[in-house]
This record gives sequence, C-alpha cells and structure tokens, in this order.
Amino acid sequence: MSAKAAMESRATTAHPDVAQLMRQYGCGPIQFTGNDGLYERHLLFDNVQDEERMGARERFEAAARSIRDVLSQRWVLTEKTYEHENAKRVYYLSMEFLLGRSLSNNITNLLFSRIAEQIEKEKKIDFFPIQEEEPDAGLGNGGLGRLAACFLDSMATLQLPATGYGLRYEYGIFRQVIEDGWQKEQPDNWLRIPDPWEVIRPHERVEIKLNCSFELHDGMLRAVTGRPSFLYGIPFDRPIVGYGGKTINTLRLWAAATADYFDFQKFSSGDFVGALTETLAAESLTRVLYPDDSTSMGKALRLVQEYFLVACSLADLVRRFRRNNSDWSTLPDKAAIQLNDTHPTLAVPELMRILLDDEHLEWEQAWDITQRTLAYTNHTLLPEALEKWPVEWFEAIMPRHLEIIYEINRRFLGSVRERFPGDEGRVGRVSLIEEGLKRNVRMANLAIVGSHSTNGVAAIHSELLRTVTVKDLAEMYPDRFNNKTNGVTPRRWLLLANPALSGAITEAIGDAWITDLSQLKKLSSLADDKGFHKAFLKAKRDAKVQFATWLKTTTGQIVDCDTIIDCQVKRIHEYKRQLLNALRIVVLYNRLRENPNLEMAHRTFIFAGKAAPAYRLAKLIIKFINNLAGTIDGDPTVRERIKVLFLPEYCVSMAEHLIPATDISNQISTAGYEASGTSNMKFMMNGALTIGTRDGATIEMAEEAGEENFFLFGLTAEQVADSRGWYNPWWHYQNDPETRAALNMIFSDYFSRNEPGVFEPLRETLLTGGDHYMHLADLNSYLDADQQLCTLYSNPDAWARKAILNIAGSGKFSSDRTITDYATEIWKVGSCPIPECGVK
Ligand code: 26V
Repeated sequence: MSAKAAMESRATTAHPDVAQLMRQYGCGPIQFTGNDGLYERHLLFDNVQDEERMGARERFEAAARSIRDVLSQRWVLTEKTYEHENAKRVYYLSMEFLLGRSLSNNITNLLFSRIAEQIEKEKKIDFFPIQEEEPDAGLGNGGLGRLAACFLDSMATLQLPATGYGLRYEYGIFRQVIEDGWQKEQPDNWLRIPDPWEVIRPHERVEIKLNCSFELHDGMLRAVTGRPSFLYGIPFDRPIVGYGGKTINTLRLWAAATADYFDFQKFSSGDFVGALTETLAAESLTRVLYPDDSTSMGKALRLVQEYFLVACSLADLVRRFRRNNSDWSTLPDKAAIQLNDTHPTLAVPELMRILLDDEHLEWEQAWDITQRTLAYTNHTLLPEALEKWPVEWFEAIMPRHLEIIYEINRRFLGSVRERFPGDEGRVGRVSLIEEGLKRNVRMANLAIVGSHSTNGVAAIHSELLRTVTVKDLAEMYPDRFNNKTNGVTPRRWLLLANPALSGAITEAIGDAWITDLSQLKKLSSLADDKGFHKAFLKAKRDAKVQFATWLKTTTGQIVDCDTIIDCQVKRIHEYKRQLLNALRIVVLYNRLRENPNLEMAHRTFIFAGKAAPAYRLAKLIIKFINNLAGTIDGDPTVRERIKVLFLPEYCVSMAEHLIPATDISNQISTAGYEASGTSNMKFMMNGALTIGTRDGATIEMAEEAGEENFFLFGLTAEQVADSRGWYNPWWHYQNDPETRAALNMIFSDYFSRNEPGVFEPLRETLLTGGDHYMHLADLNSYLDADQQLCTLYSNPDAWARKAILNIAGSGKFSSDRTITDYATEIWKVGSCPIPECGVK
C-alpha cells in the first residue's frame, strides 16, 4: 500500500463518516441517523424547562445521556456476545477506580470528536463549560485507583471480555482546600446530583450474609458483633468504551442496601424511627472511600467494605458461570480474577466457602480451583501499607472465613515444614497468622498462597518483592512471581489531554499510535528534524497557554508561559520526597539572594497532591511549600525569576490540564520505595524531561529513551539499603554549606515569621530523627542534575531533541502493552470481538 493510501485508510479507521458510525451504534432495534435530536430531547424532556433557562449542568446531563443512548445498543450486544460465546472472562476486583470525567473520554473513544466539533459549530454550543460541569468520579486515592481505570480502558480497547468490580462510594476522595497554607478536607458529595452514566440494576441484586449488624453512634458507623444480618448489594453499571466503540465493557459498582423489612420486630413494636436508623446505618457501609493512611487500617468497617466487595462480586460471577456451565473444575477456564492489591484478598476464603459450603466440593478440588482462578498484584513494599487484620475481628464478623483461613494455613505450614524441616523461624515468617499478643491475618501472605500469580508493577519492584519483602514465600513458590510493568492509557493521557501534541504526532507518523503506542518509535528519526522541533515546541507552548488559561479561570492562580514549568504532582508522602524538591528550591533561592545577577532560567515550580487526613507530617510539608511560595512571592529580588505554586485539589482532571504543559517532571522518591509510579509515564509521553531517581518504572523509562536523555541522580536502591546502618544526615549538614544554609533558614523561622516553631518537626525528620528517606544524601546530586537541565533549556533545539526522544521511547508505557502481558501470561484470555453490524 502506498504511503498516501495507508494514511487514508488510517484516517478512515479513526474517523469513519457519520452514517457509518451511526450504523455501528444502531446495532439493535433503534437505528440512528446522526441527526436524531437526542440532545435536544434530553434537554427538554429530562428537565421540562424552557431552553433559555437551562444551565451548564442541564446541558452536561443532556449531552451525557445522548452519548449513553448512542452506546447503549453496543453495550447490550457486548454482554450478549460474551454470554453467547461463553468466553473466558477477566474480573478486575478493586476497592478503587479513579475514573475522572467520562463525557469527553467517551466522545473520543466512540470516535465522535469530529461530530462533536461540527455540532459545536453548527449549533453554536460552547462545549468547554459543559465538559467542566462533570464532576470527577474520584473513587480512588491515587496511583492504584487510576491504574485500575487505565486498565479498564485498555481491556475494552483490546476487546477483552472484562468486567471491573468496585464499590459505589457516595463520597469519593476528600476535596482539598488550602487555608492559611494548611490542607483542610471537605466531603466530595459527587453523587448529590444523579450521575447520568450509571445504570442501576435492582433485579441483579445479591444477598450478603454477615455475622454483624450496624449502628450509628455519635455520627460514627460501627459494626455490632454477634448480631447476624444481611445486606443487599445493588449493582450500578457504568459503560467502559473501548477505543473505536466496538466493545463496551462494564464497570459494576456495588451499593449496600437493606430490605424494607430489615428489622421487622422493631418496626412492629412501634420503634419506627429506630428501625429506619439501623437501615441508614447499614446502607452507610459503601458511603465513603477510605483515605490511604495507616489509621484506616484500624477501622473494622474498612474490613467489612472489603468483604462486601468480594462477596457481591463473587456471588455475581458465580451466578453468571452457573448460567452456562455445570462443571466446577472448568471455573479457571472461564474466569480469571485479578486482585488489585490485598484489598480484595478475602476472595480466597470466600471462593473456598462457596465451593465447599454451597457447592459441596472436596477441599482439594476447591483449593485447586481457587488457586487457579485468582491472581494478585502487589502495589507497595511499605511495611505500614501491608494489610493485616486482627483475628478477633474475623472471629466477630466472619467466623466461617477465619475457619477456612486456619485450615489453609494448617495445610500450608505442613508443606513448609516438610520442605524445610526444623526451620521454625521460616514457619513463623510465612504463616498467614502473625502471632503475638494481638494476632493478625497477613493479607499479602494469604493472597500469595491462595493464588497462582503474584506480580509487582515495575521490574525493580517485582525484584525487591521477590528477594526481600516476601523472600520466604517466593522460595516456596518461585514460579508464581512475575513482573508486569504498569502503563497508562494513551487515549486519555495523550490523545484527549494534549490535542496540540497528538496532532503534531499524527501529522508526522499517522494515527496508528493511538492503539499501538510502540509506533511512537518512528519519531526517533525526527529527533534532528528542525521542522519537527518547531512543531513540538509549538505544541508545548499551546499546551502551556491552555493550562494557564484554565488555571486562571478555575483558581485565579497565574502562570507565566515563558518560564520553565517544573512539576511534582502526586500524593504527599515522605518517601516521595516533596521535601527534597522544596529544599532544592530553598537552595536556588539562596543562590539568587546571594547573587542577584546570577544567570538562572526563569521557573515556575508546581506542586499538587493530597495528604492523608491523619498524616501530620505530610500536611506540614504542604504548609511548608505554601509558606515557601509566599516568602518568594514577597521577595522583590527573586519573584520575577522563580515562583512556587501549590495547586489545591489535585485530581484526574487537573492532571489532564497540567501534564501536557509541563517541561520538567520530578520523580524523586528514595530509591527502592516507589513501586512504579504512573504519572512519570504520562509526563514522558507528553514531552516533559524527567529529573529523577533510579526507582520504580523510571528506571525502565530511562532504558527506553536512553539514559543520556534522562536526568537521573542520587543513591540507587542498593546504596540506600547498604547505607542504612551508617547513614548520618549530620554529616551533610556539617560538610555542605548550601545544605546547612537551607536548613538553618527553615529552622530560624525565615519561612514562618508569624508562626514561630511551626516547622520544628522538619528538623526531627531531616536531622535528629536520622533522615530515614535520605533527603540530604541526594540533595547535591539533585541540584547538579537540575543545573544540567537548565543549561539545556537555553538551547531549544537540544531540548526538543531530547524531549522527542523521550516521546519516542514512551511506547512501552501504554496500558495496552501491560494488559496484553496480563492477558497472555496470567489470565490466558483472548479477545472476543463484538460482531460488526452495519459497518461497511
Ligand atoms: C492502602 C490503603 C490502606 C488502608 C486504607 C485505604 C488504602 C488505600 C490504598 C492503599 C495502598 C496504596 C498503594 C498504592 O497506591 N500504590 C501505588 O500503586 C501504583 C500503581 O501500581 C504505583 O504506580 C505506585 O508507585 C504505588 O505507590
């Protein structure tokens, strides 16, 4: 095929004409013409109001409902095809799905962008405020939840028969406001106004038995033990549109509900209000997403939430399996269940319970089926984040599951003793139960023992997991351990978020990259092409202007597009070292104060991210960044040259605006602590250069782009581990004048004139407490790498060259690649294409 013909055929794949598209979506009883007036009908009939009086919210709902109408018949056909084919299915179980907005994403994936543009023009509708009206579905804390959302996009795009299972939290991740520099949390009541995407399926409810009831005490929900009850799980389905709109998978979120006759006794004895209060309490189970911090681990209700997700999802998938199959030994050929972290690990004892108690299988067979069906992904090595639940809570809330866990453990420890006779130390370490005054169930051990696959999320992380964190278990089951380096969806994170750059890329290499990101490699040959440099630099500039305009209208904050935009956006955590970034800025600030004529590129340092509400030091780091920003702003000698911004309420939508505009991406965790990172990949594919440590997937990113195009610095994971015994932050304080000056400034209340002593805890973290995350050890090499970057920036062609080579090397980090690896190596699932109808 000639190049021109190839381009044309690609153009038709990505943008079929309206009639052709409408035939694809009119694959059921309703045919579409493309001019059906869906939007106008929804606007009028859903609101029963004069069009003049309709605001952005009504317009958003009408637009979303029209799009849902268009995809409905393919959604139905997708499920029908899976049923008919009796295909092996993937079930992705996750307590979190950080979806963000759906309208623009669905329009993109349905290939409706051009039609939407046309409508915008013809009907003089401004699409921007309508889009901005959609609340982010913030049903996740950070990386783990966003990864689950990217995976859903890739599974649908790859036409895999996959279902996501999660919880329908009425309150997602808290909203962050900054008051006086401090983070304050506010509830995120995102479902206050009904969500146009979800479809409630009351007839597919499932019934979940619990050995506890629920009570509200002083506004706190509590599990009351010893009073068995049952809850309904009500499914709320959301469409997941694969790119091209052929496959529409389902994300099924469960909401807890009680029967109307819940406490009939109380009801009939006249305590009408009491009975209803109990109903309200029980239905609160799925009300809120727990924030990712160690205090959540102390909450029994979180454990019940985890059980509820598992019990509802397994009941649902078992029901589906039974509709088409009768032989239980074929379950692993029909279902692959992926556990997103240990949060859904109760799937191990719950599946065993179903097979033993409901289906009356023998232990050996039930165990074989359970292991072959389940697989587990680990997302963190931090000891405080590894889930452990008190045995006494199991006794009270789910005694039968505890019994099963004990029996699994008895058999498992038997096999350990057989293999390592006399090694009781090992037995203690691998046991599913942590012994001691308070006995705990170790959820990671349970997940590893009860499944056939355990994977980490980047090469270094998988290696550390296998050789350090769960070394003894890996020795028992070496074949179970594998790596699946994370990825992100290029549809949301490049095509949709960065129209300027994706346009330039498509112009250069065609649009096949949208579903095959390895195509970006073709850009390497343009790394020295001045014309393409220009196109890249223009795209970056456009994205900066877009971002600055958006920021000004949403928060009022001002960004100068002529400065280097240098970002660190992620959850605030000591190991991610936002404090190291802040120290770098203090040193640069001091250099400018000491030598106002110093040549230094003008820069905007942007931070964004939420701190867990109970994580005091993380909240203090936010306060410090805000005070640093204020101090620099108030200093006329430097404020034209460096500016620090903390953007409140970091969320998926903010990331979509910010990442394309970024020049420098900071990925500076203490090596060995960031499992993978995924924002690092998004920045890379949007043409930012990375300054970072050799940690998580950043290592693989540098490999792909070439280390010479990366700005790596600092201790390696090995060096961090080896220096644990003797590392002394005082050495750096005493021997490095810039480090000492920066710290002295902080401790002398330079940044806290009106709040003396407020930053004292930073002294504890960075010096007296031993600087566990080794900020001071890496500060100098960070500054060196930073200097190299700034020098490079003064040469736009040299900068563009490296950025282009980064984009060209980012192909590996598509979640399509990650999911293909999961599908072939863990799930053994193939695609199940939905019949084409009407498409010529
Ligand atoms: C822990 C807890 C504890 C109890 C309450 C709620 C809660 C929620 C989440 C977590 C664990 C979070 C682990 C996590 O997000 N890990 C991140 O996973 C990303 C995707 O694999 C990865 O890129 C990041 O490096 C890793 O930190």
